[in-house]
Amino acid sequence: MGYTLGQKLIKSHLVSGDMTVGSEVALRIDQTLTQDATGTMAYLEFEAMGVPRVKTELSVAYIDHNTLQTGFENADDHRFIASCAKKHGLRFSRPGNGICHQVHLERFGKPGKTLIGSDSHTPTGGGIGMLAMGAGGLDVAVAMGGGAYYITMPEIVLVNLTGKLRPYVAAKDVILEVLRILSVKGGVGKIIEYGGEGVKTLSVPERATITNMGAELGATTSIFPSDEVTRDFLRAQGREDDWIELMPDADAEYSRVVEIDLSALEPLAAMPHMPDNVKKVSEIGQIPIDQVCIGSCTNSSLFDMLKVAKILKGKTVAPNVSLAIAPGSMQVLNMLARNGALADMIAAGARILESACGPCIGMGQSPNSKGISLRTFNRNFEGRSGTADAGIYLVSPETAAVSAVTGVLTDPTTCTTDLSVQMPDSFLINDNMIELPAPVEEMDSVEIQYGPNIKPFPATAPLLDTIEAKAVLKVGDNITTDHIMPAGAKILPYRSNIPYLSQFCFKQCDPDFAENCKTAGKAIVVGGANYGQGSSREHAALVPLYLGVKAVITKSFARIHQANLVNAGILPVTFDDPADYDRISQGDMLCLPDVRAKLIAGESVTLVNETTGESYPVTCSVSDRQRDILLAGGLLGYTKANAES
Ligand code: MIC
Ligand code: SF4
Repeated sequence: MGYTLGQKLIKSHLVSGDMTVGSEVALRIDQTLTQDATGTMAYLEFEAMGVPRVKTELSVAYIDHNTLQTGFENADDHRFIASCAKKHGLRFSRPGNGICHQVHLERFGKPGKTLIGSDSHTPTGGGIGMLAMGAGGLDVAVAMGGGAYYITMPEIVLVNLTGKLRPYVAAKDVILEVLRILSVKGGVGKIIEYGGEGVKTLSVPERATITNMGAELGATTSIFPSDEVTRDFLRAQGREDDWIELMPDADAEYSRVVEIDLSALEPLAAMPHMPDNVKKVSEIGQIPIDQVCIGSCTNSSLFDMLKVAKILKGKTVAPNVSLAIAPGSMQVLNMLARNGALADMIAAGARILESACGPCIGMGQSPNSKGISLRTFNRNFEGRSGTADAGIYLVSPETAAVSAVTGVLTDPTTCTTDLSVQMPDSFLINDNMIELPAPVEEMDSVEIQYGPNIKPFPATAPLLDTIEAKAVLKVGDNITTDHIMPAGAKILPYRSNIPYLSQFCFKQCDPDFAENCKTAGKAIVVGGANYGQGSSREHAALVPLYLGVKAVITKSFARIHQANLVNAGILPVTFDDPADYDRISQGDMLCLPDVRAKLIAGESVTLVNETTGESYPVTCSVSDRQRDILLAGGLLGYTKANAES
């Protein structure tokens, strides 16, 4: 039997493990990326590991999330990361240079390579045939130090594309359709591969929109073949030498095939508050809107921006609407400026933002109370925009721009303006905002610049013999890491200050969560299915660790969050019978008797509800390696212990 794209890349990077679906495989990592909101922690962890210089082929530290500098904290973090990059051998992408995923695709990504990033949208690199995955900061730190990255061998799903998109129907509509079909949990444990005749009709930026938002499926990653279209893109980036062809074997087998006829697609929107709450724009109807935001790592390429500029040219943004546009990188912004498209946007009344994540992570541009905002972003979780009662609709740049002008949600296929956009033969290449590391002989003289906002890593402890604690919180299905550890302009500056962050933990679900944990001393959280979906932020594990959470018991976990819990030394446990979830109430006293000994012996584990007297069979959903990490009290201690032995 032949191999699929993902299987080929796993095979060529396999360090250990066998490629049977469900078993753990260790992969050699060629490239890493970090962004600043997760990066401060990742570099503190890297420093703690004591490795002097990164051992990857390429590692890049980006500044793109915390660029709203309302106090000293973010600027201090930027300096800290810059000094780490210089000392430890990484490239440093300065603030203003763009969103990590957009810049990485433009300047560094290579077909056939593995990439992990401390950001869940790292799969953007799958648009040029990389095996690119989101990971917790600690996993990225380990990979920077030359360690392997561990994943559960995924199933492979093929999305077979036929036909060609009609004008005003976009790549965003393709991934929204995949989300509609598969749901936010449909990709868990899977790689989503794109194939079929329709692939060659999609440009690299379009492919990258699709792989980027595969994160919302919960997928391990998403990947496109590397073909002549990929080659043209890399040539235009002055990097044709980085191209290799990557195709699945003709006899590759897939666990499922999803058929999508591109020519039959219509403009879609993900309605509040989940990316899979997808309907046709025409079905939702012309609801009045208050805001439109165009940008984010999903839809901020030159390709997207040129279309938006064409739609806005000669028009004015509707009086009731605020339109914000953040081009994804300095390259995109500069090219828009030179060819006049930026002037068309400005003249229409767009509020041009710097090339950064911005409103996507609640860093400014929060909508008005009960505001309806159309965004070309990838997540519309409740409260993420910074306005608790706002309603966020995720749409294509075409739908967003057309609606910004009409003032109501509008099906863009009603427009007649010619939208055809030619990809340039060569992009404007200027890497002056990417700093190189100090040469090896000078690295010792580089001083790491710690700001006063950087607080120590929370204390970890080896797994307890018995975990006995109150179910301090019980939550439902699809809890996101934004629920667990919210972001936004007011909180993000404290990403390296876990004690301060802790007061916001689970705020949206239970305003008293942090206090209750402190009173209880030890805590257990009970969750539904797909617990911890969304971002890669390890803060959603480190903060609960700080607050004394010892175990999280759920119907199922999202991939990156499960790994982050283990890395933090918190036990992830799943109900054998999901119906037992209903038998536990918030406040019940729970116990996992002799859990340490049982894990070591490989024996089955029981959860005792001391309040009701019932017992439930549960599984500690970890691999043998993860078990050892938990026994050691987390990945940092485990890695150091292994390095010393
Ligand atoms: C996000 O989109 O939620 C983020 C902010 O990019 C996160 C990372 C973070 O929380 O810093 C992600 O997706 O991993
Ligand atoms: Fe930044 Fe938003 Fe992309 Fe996260 S999803 S990396 S916050 S643009």
